[in-house]
Amino acid sequence: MKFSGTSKRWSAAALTLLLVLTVPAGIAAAGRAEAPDDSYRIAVFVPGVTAGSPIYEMLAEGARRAADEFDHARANIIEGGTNQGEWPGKIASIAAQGDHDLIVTSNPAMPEIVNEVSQRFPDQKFVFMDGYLEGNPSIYTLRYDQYQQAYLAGYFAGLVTSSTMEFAGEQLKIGLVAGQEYPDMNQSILPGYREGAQDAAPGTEVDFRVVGNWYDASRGKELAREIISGGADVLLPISGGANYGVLEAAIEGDAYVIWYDTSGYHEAPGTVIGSTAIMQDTATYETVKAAIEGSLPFGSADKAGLQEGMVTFITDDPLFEEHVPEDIRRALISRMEELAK
Ligand code: RBF
Repeated sequence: MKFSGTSKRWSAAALTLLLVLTVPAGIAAAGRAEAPDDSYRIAVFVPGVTAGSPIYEMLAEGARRAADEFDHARANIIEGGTNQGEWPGKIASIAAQGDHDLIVTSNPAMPEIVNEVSQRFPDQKFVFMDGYLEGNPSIYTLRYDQYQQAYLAGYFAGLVTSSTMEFAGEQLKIGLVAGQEYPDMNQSILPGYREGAQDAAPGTEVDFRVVGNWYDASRGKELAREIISGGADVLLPISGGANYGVLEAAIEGDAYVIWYDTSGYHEAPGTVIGSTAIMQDTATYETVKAAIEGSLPFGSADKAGLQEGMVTFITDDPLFEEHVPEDIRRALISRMEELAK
């Protein structure tokens, strides 16, 4: 088609108007990202809600801290919400907008969810904490040794259930309340917890229950009550915000709780008597910092545990010393030292 000078001008104006009015925000924004700009923008996609989930609180904190160290870096925290079916679309729209140099997220399901999105946006870089995927040149992953972490919790639970501590009952029975079932839970966390308990107190049984989401505290409480009335005396909640329901049931039912991922001693002194921890804040900080500096090995997948100082059981809290008998503390510490070798 041939345009006269006038119609050409018109068509250019009309086209601009049409673009402004009809082109999805994503495509328009992709153009913006190509403009010269030396800033480094990070989207932290929290797959769920941050509050009540220490693993996500640490993710956001670590990424923010890394961005704060560079004048040209910014971290933007975006909550994905509790509807997991919406996560791929939400991630895809962040990638489509092209506004972020890096998308950082965390949980073992995310690499698979995002791998397909990544094929559509090959220039978009991703970091997955607490996840594993090797060989995609746009993706770096770091997972924690969840077996070790759960083993430590189980070993401690075994020592307590077989002890003469005030709330330790007759049976060798402990509980685990999970938010949902997923491969890391079924293949690493539950077996680690069970095997740790077996090593400390052979014959210990694990009552395993699933909330079905990561926020329903009243369901968490209901399940914990059932576990306690079945004879368990130590509970390990790994269920995000639902952990607080488990804690309430334990306080009311005279049972003990082990906190996971971060220190929980202050949540309920005397009820929370143990805490495992992962250094997700430090790990996220270091990973994001390396990404900003351009030294992160995208395409590779790392794993970190006790030996790397990324997984531990917190034994230096005064509340741990106050509420746990010395022989149990010593037995746990010496097992942890053996595993860290
Ligand atoms: N852990 C949480 O603490 N809060 C969550 O909202 C949460 N959501 C998850 C969603 C999916 C799909 C999966 C697979 C795991 C989730 N986790 C969550 C578990 C988390 O990744 C980790 O395994 C545990 O926090 C133990 O370290």
